[in-house]
Amino acid sequence: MNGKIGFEEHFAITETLEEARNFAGDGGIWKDFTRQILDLGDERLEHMDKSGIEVALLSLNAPGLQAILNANEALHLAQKSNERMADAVSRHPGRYAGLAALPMHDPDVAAKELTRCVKELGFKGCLVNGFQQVDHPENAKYYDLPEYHSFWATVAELDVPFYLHPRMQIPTQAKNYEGHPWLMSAPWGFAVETSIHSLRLCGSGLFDLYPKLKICIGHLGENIPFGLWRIDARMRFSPRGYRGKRPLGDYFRDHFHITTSGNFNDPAFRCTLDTIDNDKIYFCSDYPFEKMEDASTWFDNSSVITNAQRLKMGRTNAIRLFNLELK
Ligand code: GRE
Ligand code: ZN
Repeated sequence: MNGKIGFEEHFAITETLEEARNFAGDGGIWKDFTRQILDLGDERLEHMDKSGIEVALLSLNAPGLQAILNANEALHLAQKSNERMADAVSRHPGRYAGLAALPMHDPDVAAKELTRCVKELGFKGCLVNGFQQVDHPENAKYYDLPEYHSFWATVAELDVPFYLHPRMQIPTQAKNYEGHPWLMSAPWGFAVETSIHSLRLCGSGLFDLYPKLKICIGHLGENIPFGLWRIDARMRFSPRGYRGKRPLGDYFRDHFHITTSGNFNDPAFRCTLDTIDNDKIYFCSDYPFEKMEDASTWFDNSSVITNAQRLKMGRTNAIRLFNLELK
């Protein structure tokens, strides 16, 4: 299918590149990976052309700014990467758009940078890589905390989506992964980390306060669609500390938008499609951690997806979500 739109499409600046090394894959691919993730020009556009992706909404790689302990340094790098994205968008209008990288140490600084990116640079939303480490490696801030309400108020007012992207657990706080480093990242731990953060948002009452919020998550929902029925079923018996007014599944189905990034698989897709309205499911690739061609070959050919759904999930849902000026 031509004309697809993808919005978990990563790039790096040299300062955030090294963090990707452990995830990029072993063997001789680091050199190619480095070239691909830093590039916002011909090579990326060629892959987009080959796989029928018309527009990529760019975002900074994980963990990016969320692993930078110092608030000023993170703000400086946010500005640098957001300017880099804005420059790529202006050089290739109609092919790229921007999702802001945000330093989340201080909710008001984050809100201000998001506002600048949306109002001055024309960005369409933001992508944040999980919890923010602040000042000390052990200090993780999750965005359901009350101190982030002012940030969410700004996101709601700007009416742009917030993409909650995976990152890894803090190793010293992840004893249960000890001796199994493979388990901590993309194969499993990313989804554990991101699903817990997502469920915290649902269970905190955040969506009662800000009913317009739209949260995107990738990888076909970070395993939540598979577990959603059981969450509500069990919460009838032990809703301790749950602060939502409605069942958790209601918030998830109303506020979460799910992408196919890095999970090109019919059975998992079927489960997501059975759980979430097809207006809220979207094609994404997760380049360069995945190949755009693999994402597209699956999406374009899967017999689980009807052609009408393909057009929605590949294109028109994203046009609506990000208010893109495309037909
Ligand atoms: C991602 O961006 O989703 C990602 C990483 C690292 C490894 C795998 C992966 O940041 O999908
Ligand atoms: Zn990703």
